This record gives sequence, structure tokens and C-alpha cells, in this order.
Amino acid sequence: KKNDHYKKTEKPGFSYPCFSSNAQSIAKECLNAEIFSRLNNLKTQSGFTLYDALKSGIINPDSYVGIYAGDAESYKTFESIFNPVIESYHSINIRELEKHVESATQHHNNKDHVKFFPKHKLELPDPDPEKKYIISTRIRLARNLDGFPFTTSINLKDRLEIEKIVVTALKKMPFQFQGRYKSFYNESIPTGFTKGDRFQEAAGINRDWPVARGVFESDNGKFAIWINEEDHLRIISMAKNTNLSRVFTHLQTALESLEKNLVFAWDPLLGYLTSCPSNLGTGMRVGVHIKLPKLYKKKDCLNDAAKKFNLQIRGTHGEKTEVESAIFDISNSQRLGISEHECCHTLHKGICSIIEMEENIN
Ligand code: ADP
Ligand code: DAR
Ligand code: MG
Repeated sequence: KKNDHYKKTEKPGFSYPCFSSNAQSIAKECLNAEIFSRLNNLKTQSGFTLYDALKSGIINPDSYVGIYAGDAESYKTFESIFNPVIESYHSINIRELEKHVESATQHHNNKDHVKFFPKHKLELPDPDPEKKYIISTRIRLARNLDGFPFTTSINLKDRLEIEKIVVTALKKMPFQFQGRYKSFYNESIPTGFTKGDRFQEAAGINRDWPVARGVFESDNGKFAIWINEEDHLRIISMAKNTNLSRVFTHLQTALESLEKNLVFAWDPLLGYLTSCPSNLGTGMRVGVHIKLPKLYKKKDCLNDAAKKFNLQIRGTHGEKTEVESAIFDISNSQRLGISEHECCHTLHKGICSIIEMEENIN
């Protein structure tokens, strides 16, 4: 699908080293002169360049990852920088991932063996049976439609096409998901979906805002789909309680319908393809809003626990925001080289331990 993409940023005098000395992103750690010279003259079919990929991390030296993809092809064209970034962020080894996929493909004798959301039930005990700490539980998936550039590179025509395709698919969802689609273009919508932050701005994700952006919310408030936020779709299942298994089951039912009507960008090795490499694989972030007044005063203990259990701690209003009233957003870090069930088990195990710590701190 040849698309006349928005004009790519040609950066005259773009040379290595390209990150400022105070930058500490994973992309900066992984880039070197040899990789830079190998990639700097390449473009994907949609015209996405190495500068396009790195510009957000260059403009924002406090970036944590520091690189975005413009389309599915970016992960092949710029493999020399994406692979080490992927290995570092997801704490995996690409070679082991390849061996795992090869053996699984032989076993299932087809390469699409894990292309769809798992059907088997998640069964986990309530991590906070007395409802003392967890305020809400949320699982979100990042997905992009196959054949279109990502939000970093997409032009307005294609962005409108994405909105149309997804809204059509929403109409075919089962009764329990009935709800309303609200386009940002027509009305402001009080949800977590706001115009992208400075990192997403520098990556080109906010172009044409708010056109072709919108939120579908189910009438029961437990399910939402954000269209053209950081990815073409953010599929969200949420509950103001601690029942992770039910939030997961809700998502399974939604995906059964969506996967019949939409084709997602997917790769046998990297799984679902996303604009930020931190969301590859399952694209799944399993998180809770949890009130931890004691651990709030012992940040080191909490950070040590997060490291030990491979969790990520965010502020009350999401990444790069402050913690208010000791309410943390805690979720799994790894999304690739791990199954959807394992994402949930990772969060569950970590949260049970963190709750125990909160209980036992004097
Ligand atoms: P994501 O990785 O899903 O994009 P962000 O950190 O960007 O997450 O946050 C997106 C929005 O989702 C923010 O408004 C954030 O407050 C909200 N959010 C995240 N986790 C939860 C949760 N467990 N309960 C309620 N809202 C949440
Ligand atoms: N601004 C990016 C964010 C990295 C992960 N979060 C995403 N993709 N929303 C950074 O490099 O910090
Ligand atoms: Mg986000």
C-alpha cells in the first residue's frame, strides 16, 4: 500500500554523536558510529529515516527509550539499532527469541501460531481481598492496523481511514460492549486520552491533532478503545476493583470480535508491532492504581521491589506524572518474549509482595 506520507524531516548535518552528553536513553546507549553510518542513508518505503526514529530522543534528552518506529518496516530497515534497544528494554535476547519462535513454529507447523489473543482462562486470586490498597485494575493492548504507517509517520488521509475502519469494526462488537464513539474533533472528552506529551510531540504523533482522534467507551464504563493516540488502537479493559481475572476475560471477549474484523500489524518474532519498541510483543500493560501511604515515604524500598519483580512505577496520571495522595500506577515492564498470561502473573506476583511490604512496614 503506497502512501504519499507527510514529508520526512531531512536533517542537514545530522551526524554522530547525535544525542546530547546528558541524554541517558536506551537508544543512546545502543547507538554507535558504526551503526549510525550503516543506517543513516536508509529509508523505509514510507520515507521514514533514522533521524525520524531518533528525533524525539534527541530533542528530549530525558527520554527513557528515545526511539520510535515509523512503520512495520522500520524494525527491519533499522534493525541494527532497534534490536539492541528491544533486548535492553524487554531484558531478552533476540537470538533466544528466534530459537523459541522457530521451535514453536515447527511444533504448530505454522508461523501464525501465536498471532491471536489467548483463549484460555486466567485464574488468579484477588491480590487485595480486603480492598485496602488497589483502587482500580486496567489492562491495555497497543495495536496498529496492518498496511498503514504508525502515528509517528501517518498522513491525515490514512489517519482518517484508520478511524473509519476501527469505528466500523466497533459496530460489530457483542452487546455487552455497546457504547458510544466520541470524536475529539467534535467534542472534548474527559478521559485519560489527552494530546500527546512532549516526547510524542517530537516524534510527530500529535500532527493534525485533534482530527481523526476519538474514544469509544462502553456504556458500563469497563471497556474503551482510543483511536490514533500513540498507536492506531489502545484497547482498554478496566474495573474499579481488584478482579484481574475478570478484566482479562473481558478483554478476551473483545479481542475475539475485533480480531475477526481487523488485521493487526504483526511479526512472528516481534509480535504486535507498535510505534514505541517498549510496547512490542503482546502490547500489553497490566496495571493497578494502588494507594501505598507507607511505601510512599520509602521510595527506595518500592523501587527495589519494582526492579526485583520487573515492574514499572508511574505517577497517578500515567507515565512521567507525579504521584498524588500516594496513589501509584504499577504495571509489568516486559511485553515481548512473555505471554499475555505471564504479563498478568508478573504484575500479580509483584503486587502481592508490595502489598505485603506495605502491611509490614512499621
Ligand atoms: P499507557 O501505557 O496505557 O499509555 P499511560 O501511562 O500513558 O499508560 O496512561 C494513560 C492513561 O491511563 C492515564 O490517564 C493514566 O492515569 C490511566 N491509567 C493507567 N493505569 C490506570 C489504572 N490502573 N486505573 C485507572 N487509570 C489508569
Ligand atoms: N517518551 C518515550 C516513552 C517510552 C515508553 N512510553 C511510551 N511509549 N509511551 C521515552 O523514550 O521516554
Ligand atoms: Mg501512554
